[in-house]
Amino acid sequence: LVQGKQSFCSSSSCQDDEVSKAQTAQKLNQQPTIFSKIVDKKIPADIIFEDNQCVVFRDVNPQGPVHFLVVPRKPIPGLSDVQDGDELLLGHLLIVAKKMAEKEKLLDGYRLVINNGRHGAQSVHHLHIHVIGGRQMNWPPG
Ligand code: TR5
Repeated sequence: LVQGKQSFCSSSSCQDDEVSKAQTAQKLNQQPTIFSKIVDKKIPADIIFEDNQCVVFRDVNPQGPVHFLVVPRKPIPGLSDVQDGDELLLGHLLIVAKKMAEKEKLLDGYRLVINNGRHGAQSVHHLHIHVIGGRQMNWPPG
């Protein structure tokens, strides 16, 4: 599906692919994850913001005209693994998501997603918040 100059995946085969990746992802074998390598600048990504706690980069397989990921530098595998001591970090990630959504001009709204674990279709086991916008979202999610 193409909107403007940017294409994004919304076909069922593409979604099936993401789900199958998530189902085969081996949580324990994924350190350092691809996102740790991006955070450490060992592999390139389209980084649009970074500070001492997080890095924000565009998703390589966007699900909308705008799709970026807010990723903590701390390699927490998933939301299930956060601790009470991560409270300030998690708040910071949400504030960054909101500010970046404004910067990306998502004035009509947007969606935040945290996929967690197998049933959540998480494929990269380094905590991240998806921010998706620029089109009308539907509910319920698939
Ligand atoms: O399914 P979850 O929530 O784990 O989402 C993982 C997301 O990471 C997917 O939306 C992928 O499209 C995205 N992804 C995967 C890779 C990647 C990426 N986004 C930016 N850059 C990436 N690189 C360089 N390599 C990836 N394997």
